[in-house]
Amino acid sequence: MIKVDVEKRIQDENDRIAAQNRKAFAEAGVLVLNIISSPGSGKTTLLESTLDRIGGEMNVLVIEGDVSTERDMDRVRARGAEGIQINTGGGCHLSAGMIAEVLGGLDLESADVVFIENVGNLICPSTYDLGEDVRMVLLSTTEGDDKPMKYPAIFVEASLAILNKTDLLEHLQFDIEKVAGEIEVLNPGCQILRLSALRGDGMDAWIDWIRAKIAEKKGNS
Ligand SMILES: Nc1nc2c(ncn2[C@@H]2O[C@H](COP(=O)(O)OP(=O)(O)OP(=O)(O)O)[C@@H](O)[C@H]2O)c(=O)[nH]1
Ligand SMILES: [Mg+2]
Repeated sequence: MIKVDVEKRIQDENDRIAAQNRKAFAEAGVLVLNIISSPGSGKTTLLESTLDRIGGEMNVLVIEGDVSTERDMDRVRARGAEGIQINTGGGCHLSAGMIAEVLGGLDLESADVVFIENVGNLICPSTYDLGEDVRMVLLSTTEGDDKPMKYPAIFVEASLAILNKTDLLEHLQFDIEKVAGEIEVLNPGCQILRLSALRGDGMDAWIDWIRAKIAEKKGNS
């Protein structure tokens, strides 16, 4: 009973700060994506590949969440992105408070889109609103096609699911139609994109999706 009360208070406080973040993002007219997946699904690779395609066209900021190291931030900086690394020091997810702390160091006004790469984990980040516009989940073909039903929360919460590493499909027992069908059962209407961040297949549809979302956000602000 006491544990439940504490968890609820933590969630309520997180939601309060997330609402402030959302207001700051709306005032700046910037689109914010919260990218969630297991370790190694390809979040940073997707960002690298995205930056290679839109770097000159849009102003991109990246907030990198990791338990330790600046490795992912170094990777996206090498592709021209500016941003900030957050190290959680053991924590398995980013929180709205962590995002609020770094917002002062980011030039939101001149950005078109902020990508937040969450800590690699399919469970913990799913219930922590950061103030983002879009919560998105990546699942890669190497993780097994049983995952949406085994870890349903993030697939229910996300409004975009990316099925990554399609270049490996021919080598794996991964029924991508089954996965897409199960996501649809968990979250009817969830948009699903299939791509290979490494090889580039399907990247055009993802970039078009970003362009459309930015236009939508700017239209609303
Ligand atoms: N074959 C293939 N490999 C990929 C693809 N995308 C990523 N990888 C590889 O998967 C590994 C992990 O990729 P990352 O982008 O570091 O994964 P991540 O989700 O950022 O990992 P964490 O930040 O640790 O959670 C790397 O060796 C990538 O080269 C893909 O589309 N196809
Ligand atoms: Mg990464």
